[in-house]
Parts: sequence; C-alpha cells; structure tokens
Amino acid sequence: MEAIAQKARELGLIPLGYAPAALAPRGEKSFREHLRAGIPAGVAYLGKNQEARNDPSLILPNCSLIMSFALPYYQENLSEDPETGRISIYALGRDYHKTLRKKLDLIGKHLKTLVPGCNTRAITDSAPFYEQFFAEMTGIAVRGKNNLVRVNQGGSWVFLGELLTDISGAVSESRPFSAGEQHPAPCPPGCRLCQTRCPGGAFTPQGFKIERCLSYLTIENPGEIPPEMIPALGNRIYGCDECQLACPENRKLLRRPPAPDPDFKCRYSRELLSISALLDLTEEDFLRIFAGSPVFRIGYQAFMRNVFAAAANVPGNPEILRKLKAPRDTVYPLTLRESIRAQSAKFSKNGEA
Ligand code: B12
Ligand code: SF4
Ligand code: SF4
Repeated sequence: MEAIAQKARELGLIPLGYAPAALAPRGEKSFREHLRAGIPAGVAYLGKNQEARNDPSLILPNCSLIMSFALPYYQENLSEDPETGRISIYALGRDYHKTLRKKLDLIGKHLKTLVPGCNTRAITDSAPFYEQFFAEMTGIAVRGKNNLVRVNQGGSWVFLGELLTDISGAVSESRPFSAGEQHPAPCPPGCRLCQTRCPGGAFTPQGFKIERCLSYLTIENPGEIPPEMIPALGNRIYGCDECQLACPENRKLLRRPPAPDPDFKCRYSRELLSISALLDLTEEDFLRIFAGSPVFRIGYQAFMRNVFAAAANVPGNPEILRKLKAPRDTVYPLTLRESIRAQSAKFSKNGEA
C-alpha cells in the first residue's frame, strides 16, 4: 500500500486510505431517508442505480477494495465586485474530472505492475457512488455540517476520487494509507457558521434542500432560476463557495495550503468576467473560452441564464439595462425578464431613467 500512496503523492494527490467494498451498504438507510424529501430534476440521477451505490461489484465485477484519494484545488478568488461575475474556485481551471481521472488511471496502471492480473476502475464524481462515505471510512477525513469532507492537508478544498480494485485477499478493515495520519477536528458543537451564512438558505430544519443551493441552481438546474432566489446569487455565475469560505476549521487547515495542480490555475481575467462584457458573449465565444473547463458542461444557454441573474444584482447600470433589453433568443425568458425588471427598478430609483 505504501507504494500506491507514494505514487499518489508523486501525482499531487493526497492518499487517504482504503476500505473493503463490502462496507458500502452502510450508507443506504440514511441515503434513502434523505432522498424521501424529493429529488430536483437536475439531480434526478441520484435516485437511480441504488443497487450499484450499495454494491460496488456492479461497477467493477468482484470489487473487493476501494482506495480513496483527494486532490487539492484551493486558490484565491476574491471577486467581491458586484459588476464582476464570480466562478466557484473549483471551476477556475481545467475540468477536474479529466485531471483526477487521469491520475487515478496512472495509479491503477501502477497497481497492475505490483499485482499482475488485477482489474481497476477509476471514479470521480460519477454517481452512483458514496465518495464522501468512503473518504470518511479511512479515518482521516471528516464530513462537516456544510456537507463537505475535509482533510488535514487542504481542508474541504479537495476533490475526491477513488480506485476500485478486485485484488483478492483484500483487507477486512478500513485504514489510512499512513498509520500516523491524524483525524481532522470535527465541527465544534456550537458552530453552524456554514449553515447560517449559506446565501440560498439551503440548510433548513428539515435538512439540506438541494434546490435552494446556489451550486445546484447555477450548475445542475435545467430550468429557470426562481425569481425569489435571484438576489441570493449576488455576482455568482457558476457554483458557490460560501459554506467553505465561512468555515473556521477550513481556514485553520489552510494555513499552509498545498499548491493546487497547475491544471487548476485560473484561466479568466477580471475584464473577461465583467458582467456587462459577458452579456455580449456569443455562443462561439463561450465554446472557445470555456472549452475543457467545468463551465463548458452547462452549455451556453444555462451560462447566459446565470449571467442574466447576476446582472439583476448589479447596482443600477444603464449599460447593463440596455444590453438586457437587446433582442435575444433565450430558453430562459423568465430569468431574463426578472433581470430587466430588477435593473429597471434600480435605475429609476437612482432618478436616472
Ligand atoms: C449531487 C451532488 C451535488 C448536488 C447535491 C449536494 C448534496 N449535498 O446532496 C449539488 C449540485 C447541490 C452539489 C453541490 C456541491 N458539490 Co457536489 N456532489 C454531488 C455528488 C455527485 C453526489 C452527492 C450525493 O450523493 N448527494 C445526495 C445526498 C442525498 O447525499 P448527501 O447528503 O451528500 O449524503 C448522504 C449519503 O451520501 C450518505 N453519506 C454520506 N457520507 C456518509 C458517511 C457515513 C458514515 C454514512 C453512514 C453515510 C454517508 O448519507 C448522507 C445522508 O443521506 C457528489 C459526488 C458523489 N458521487 O458522491 C459531489 C460532491 C459531493 N460535490 C462536491 C463539491 C465540491 C460540491 C460543491 C462544493 C461545488 C461548488 N463549489 O459549487 C457544492 C457544495 C454544496 C454543499 N454544501 O452540499 C465534492 C465534495 C468534495 C468534498 N471535499 O467533500 C463531491 C464529492 C465531488 C467530488 N468527487 O469531489 N453537489
Ligand atoms: S454551495 Fe452555497 S448555496 Fe450551496 S450550500 Fe454551500 S453556501 Fe449554500
Ligand atoms: S462552519 Fe462550523 S459547522 Fe460548518 S463545517 Fe465548518 S466547523 Fe463545521
């Protein structure tokens, strides 16, 4: 196992640990209960393939062992200016699925040289799989009240990835790769900062409401942004970082942040992300600028929907109002109309209309 951990470190990954695949069903009950509240359209896939979620052998035949890894991605992203669109930190560079998948495949290749004949399957973010559950099972990751798993090197600013294997005679208990590795501090009992600072109010007494999470609304959501949620977006045009930024435990763990992979280096200038400039973005521009990034996945129309919504939150601005009113074809007319309404109201309030 040390050889695998060493290979992971060489690739810039944090080797977390490994667990028997047979542990998977333990998450089943809580998952079912959680989903009973209803699944919004954009993440309907969560309700499917529950059998595979509880039995990794349906993903890799005879799967016996899950190895968990984390990939740090933190970098500064302090776009507080309401006229500049903010993209979530995880999405500032290359699409992490590609970067992490490639690294996991290299570890799989290495494993095959050590254990000839074994099979592997790399997973990152590919439902149905309990990624956070298996990270926690290693004993060196803890899931906070913000839903996210944090580790000592990098806090919660890490992507999770796993390598499934079918090596026989595998372990019967879960373990960290490094025996001396400490468990990060759990949430202090009185702390709920991530939840109270959540701009969407996604943490409710009834549990986490996916459809109120700005990450859902700007990324997975196939429909309009509900008008009552538009003010909560502020200048966010893709994803949201607030429940991680608000977390004091996260800040402590970031005192010596690991350098993010060069793939994740921010690709966008402040000028490019000006909301006024983004309102002029053509589909060709979008495809060129965001090729290979996570933003690309949502497509031009959904991206423009997010830009319209953020444009509603810019202080009264005649240029933005003019651009919003310019004739355009959109599959999100409600969000556009709401943005025009909000800008018109601010503009006339300033007495400049
Ligand atoms: C769907 C999804 C979303 C949805 C819903 C999120 C949610 N909390 O349910 C949306 C679009 C909102 C979302 C947003 C984000 N996501 Co997301 N998301 C996923 C995905 C694909 C599935 C998560 C899932 O199953 N949700 C369904 C609900 C029912 O599950 P849950 O509440 O999270 O946990 C239940 C079970 O998983 C289980 N369980 C979980 N852990 C444990 C532990 C034990 C011991 C047990 C018994 C059970 C158990 O029980 C829980 C309660 O029923 C995972 C990847 C994956 N395949 O796991 C990434 C993932 C969780 N997301 C990730 C990220 C980075 C984000 C964002 C930060 C992105 C951003 N900056 O905008 C936000 C954060 C929002 C938040 N605070 O939750 C990372 C988290 C990394 C980390 N350090 O933990 C993941 C792991 C992707 C990855 N490979 O890195 N996400
Ligand atoms: S990502 Fe943003 S909206 Fe979603 S739970 Fe975290 S703070 Fe709330
Ligand atoms: S803000 Fe507080 S409650 Fe939320 S994850 Fe961080 S330590 Fe836990």
